[in-house]
Parts: sequence; structure tokens; C-alpha cells
Amino acid sequence: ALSDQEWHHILHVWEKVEADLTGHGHAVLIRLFHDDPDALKFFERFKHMKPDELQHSEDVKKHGNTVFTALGKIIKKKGHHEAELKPLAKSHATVHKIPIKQLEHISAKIIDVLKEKHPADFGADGQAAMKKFLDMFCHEMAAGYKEHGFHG
Ligand code: HE6
Repeated sequence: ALSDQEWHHILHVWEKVEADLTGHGHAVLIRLFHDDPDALKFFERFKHMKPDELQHSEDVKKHGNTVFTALGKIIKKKGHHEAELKPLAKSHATVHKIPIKQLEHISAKIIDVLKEKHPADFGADGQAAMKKFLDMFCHEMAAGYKEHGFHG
């Protein structure tokens, strides 16, 4: 579990993120697709797009907002996020079939983007806290996956 201090660090940077959820989510998706083209294959509606199209697609921006809105809802529960996480695990296991490895990849990109965009509000302690949260998120998603018989 995370300490009050760790949640404080996470919520501090998240306050900055919320000024532009779409921009942050979009940046993370673009980075994920660039660094790991396999990630793009899971998106029926994006997988035919070239890098330049992805960069300018309103649909990709909208999905960035969707992902970051969902993540923010979980973060704000400060650990009491069962109701938010369960449906996410279910859909990513049974509908989208996203391997846990992909969740680990996007976690690393989230930290990279926050480091770049918020150097003053996301120092070593914040980064460590966010990593701990995202590790927990991936771990709990994996547990949720197993309940649906997906061992991705
Ligand atoms: Fe996904 N996603 N996602 N996802 N997702 C989401 C929240 C996806 C994610 C990691 C999603 C993904 C492939 C996510 C997805 C749809 C992720 C929400 C709220 C929705 C939705 O409601 O539409 C993380 C960390 C969070 C919080 C891949 C690959 C990764 C790494 C779809 C293909 C697909 C879809 O709609 O088809």
C-alpha cells in the first residue's frame, strides 16, 4: 500500500496533469505507439494510421483523454479503487485482450511524459510514488485478468 506522503506526491503532480488531460494522454499514446509499434495493433481504429496521422487525429486525442480520465479517477480513490479498476480489468482482459506487458509499457511512458512536462512538480519522490502506484495498478489488473481467465 502507498503512504499518505506517496499519495500526496501523486496527487500533487496530477493536479498539474488535470489542466490538460487530453494533451497528456495523447502524448503518452503517441510515445507508446512510437516506441512499441505492437501497442498500436490493439487499436482497430488507429492501426492503419501513419505517425503523422496519429499525431493529428482527434480520435487519438479523445482516447488519450479517456485513458487519463480513467487513471485520474483511480488515483483520486487513494487505494480504494476496486469499483473503478474491476471493469477496466474486465474490458482489457476480455474485449481488448491487452497483455500486462503493454500495461507495463504504458506505465513507463506515463512516467516519462510527466517527467518531461512537470520537472518542478515531479521530482525523485514523486516519480518513485507514481512508479509504486503504477506497479500496484498493473499487479491488480493482472489479478483481475486471472478472474476472467486471461493470462496475458
Ligand atoms: Fe485501454 N482503455 N487503458 N489500453 N484500451 C481505457 C483505459 C485499449 C489503458 C491501457 C480503454 C490499451 C488498449 C486504459 C481501450 C479502451 C491500455 C478506457 C477507459 C477505455 C475505454 O473505456 O474505452 C490504461 C492504463 C487505462 C487507464 C492498451 C494497448 C493499453 C496499454 C481500447 C484497444 C483498446 C479500445 O477501446 O479498443
